[in-house]
Amino acid sequence: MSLEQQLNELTGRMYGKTIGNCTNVQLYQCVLQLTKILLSNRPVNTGKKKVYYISMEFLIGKLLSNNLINLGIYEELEEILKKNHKELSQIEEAEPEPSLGNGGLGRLAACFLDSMATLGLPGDGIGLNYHYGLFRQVFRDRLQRAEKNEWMEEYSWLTDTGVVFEVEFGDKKVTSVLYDIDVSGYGNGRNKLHLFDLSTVDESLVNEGICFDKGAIEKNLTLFLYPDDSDEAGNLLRIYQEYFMCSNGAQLILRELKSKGCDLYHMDEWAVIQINDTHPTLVIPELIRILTWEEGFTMEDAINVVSRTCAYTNHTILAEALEKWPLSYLEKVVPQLVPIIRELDARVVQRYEDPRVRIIDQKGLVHMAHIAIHYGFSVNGVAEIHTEILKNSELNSFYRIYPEKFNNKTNGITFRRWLLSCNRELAELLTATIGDGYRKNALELEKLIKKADDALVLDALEDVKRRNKAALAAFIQEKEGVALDTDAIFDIQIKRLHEYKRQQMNALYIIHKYLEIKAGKKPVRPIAFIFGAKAAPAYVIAQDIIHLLLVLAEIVNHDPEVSTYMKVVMVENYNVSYAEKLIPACDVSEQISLASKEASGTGNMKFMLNGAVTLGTRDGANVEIRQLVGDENIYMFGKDSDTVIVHYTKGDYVPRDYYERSPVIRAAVDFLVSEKALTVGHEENLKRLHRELLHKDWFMTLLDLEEYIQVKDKVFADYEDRLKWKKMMLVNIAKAGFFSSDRTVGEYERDIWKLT
Ligand code: 26Q
Repeated sequence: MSLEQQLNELTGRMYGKTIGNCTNVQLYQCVLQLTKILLSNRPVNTGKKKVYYISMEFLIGKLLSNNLINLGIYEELEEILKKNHKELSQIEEAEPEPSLGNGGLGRLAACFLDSMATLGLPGDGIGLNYHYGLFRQVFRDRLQRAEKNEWMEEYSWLTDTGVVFEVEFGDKKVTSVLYDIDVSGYGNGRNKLHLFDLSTVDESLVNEGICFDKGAIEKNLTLFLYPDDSDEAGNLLRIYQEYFMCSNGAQLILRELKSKGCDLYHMDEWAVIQINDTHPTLVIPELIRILTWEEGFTMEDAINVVSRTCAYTNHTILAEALEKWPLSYLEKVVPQLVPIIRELDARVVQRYEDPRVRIIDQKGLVHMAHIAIHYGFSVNGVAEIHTEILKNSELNSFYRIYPEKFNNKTNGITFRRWLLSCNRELAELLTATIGDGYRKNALELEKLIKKADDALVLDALEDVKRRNKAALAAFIQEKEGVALDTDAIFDIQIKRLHEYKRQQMNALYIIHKYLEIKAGKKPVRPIAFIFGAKAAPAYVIAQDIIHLLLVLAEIVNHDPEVSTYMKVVMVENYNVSYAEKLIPACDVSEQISLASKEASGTGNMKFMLNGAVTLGTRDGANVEIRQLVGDENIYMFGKDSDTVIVHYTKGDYVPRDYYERSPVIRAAVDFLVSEKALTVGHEENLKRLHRELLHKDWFMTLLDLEEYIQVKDKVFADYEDRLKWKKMMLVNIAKAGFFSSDRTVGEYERDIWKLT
């Protein structure tokens, strides 16, 4: 049966209609069903050894477009629908976005699933099926409000497997249910994403926004994804969630291994468990518990085989973000693991004198990272500079003990989503220019370098960018009610809101520009400053920064003297789908974290691949972008990580010194509490932020502000040299191949997993 016949058959069966008579929502549901059937007919990646990527987050985003591309039927389906007067792009809009992650870490897990499937590696994801993903953000009174984010519908990518497991906590026992999502590879291959849930979750517990009645675990365990809130004190529910995932994961893995005939004493020859940050660390003591209690292993044997099976990826150097749980919490939630954790600690104490490598510290806090490092065989950072900092400072006491465990795996992104799907025009232009080999082998993008002086190619690149900007402008007009000039420079900062990422520094630049324009110094070309960011609801300063951005948008966009030269937009509810529209339309990619703080960043890679030029600090993967494109094709500024680390050790950074020394900084900072700002904004938020910047500024905004202003002015001036800029765009695209997650996953396979 042809694809069209199959679809017609489905629309007939599901709605008694022809393709042409269906609504877009109905068509979405039919195409979803069709895609699921086609997917299930694909061979599953198999082999003796399998990797289990265990993660509290899989930020998969919408799946339809990607699955169609991976199945190789996107164009054909688009044609079929066109023939019936339907638009595939509109049908895609009907899909809800599963926001089962906070940001980079969750999105990375999703990119890795795509690459594992594509490379033909047997590799499954293990995670949780949150009923509500990361909160939906709405702005009221120029403040962020969090609302529940529904995504599950009658027709979805989830398949109920019928598999159930028991999970025992200190105070009760629950029964889990397992849903699977098929993960397609590009061209071939298929793996599974296993998401565990409870059948007893009660969605009616939710009251206002994302508040819900605490209490019965069986009713709320998988109700919500926790917002990344590194600063908030430990919460019991989070530990319940972590153990629920780990216990289910351990049971699933052992069941699968046994069914394959694996002798569990050689488990490491059959399985590798990649632990995505410390969140799934309890899988280690849980496996040890099952092996000793139920499989008759000695403690020694259990510890040894589990340690040869588990590998840990670190995603942060923020000390406050490393998970430490009070022993008393663990006593309550997982008392059965406490003796095992004590035993793991005792062995460490016996072997090593250094108190910094203990699992249980003097305060009775259990350091999850320490479990993962001692009792796993690999520890990796996610960008070169990040891994070096782990080795030389943050985890130095561990590096001294286990130098052989430490390795780097610079992050990557899947080009299927972040080029082929989100920027089809650019993908087609690339194919027309260098052939389609880059679709399978990303490094072939380098062929583009030969075209650096080809005016036709350069102009075509510029045209694609202009059309993407026009499309984004239309979307922003509709969603946010702000009119953007397509000729403006699109300067974009999209990422979680955090002080270390320094959205506030970008805001101070905007204030500076605004004051210049008011003083009569007009930019030669309008600039659109675009932001997207969610802030953890309990993170006060982050909320204040959002408020500031919304206040600036109000002031700038409504000042007729200014608004023709600049606009400020803070898009509402930034998510993966929004990113897919913003990134292809970007000219200047803002990657301005305080050096040493951003482990890698992956947005930086997505922008580069789509022809944006980076304005960034020497942090995370920006360093490697610079190595690839060369100093002429990137704008770098700011103090380097060594200098920053010295400031922290000496405690000698005083923001007020910078404020007092520079009239430019002073004017920008004081604008926060100016009459103009206070008329539009709230005194409480703005004064608190002003105080914070002046007296604490933990992430050293003012340290780099002056240089940021200088370099950013140069970026905007250089944009006028169109030839130079177009060449920069081309070089960035050409050199982006290294950041394909196919390369990253290939390195995990080569150095850590060794599946084949
Ligand atoms: C921890 C405890 C309790 C509740 C939530 C959390 C929590 C949740 C999510 C802590 C951290 C996260 C997310 C971290 C994250 O996204 N890190 C980013 O990982 C990317 C992929 O490696 C890197 O590119 C980014 O640099 C890093 O910030």
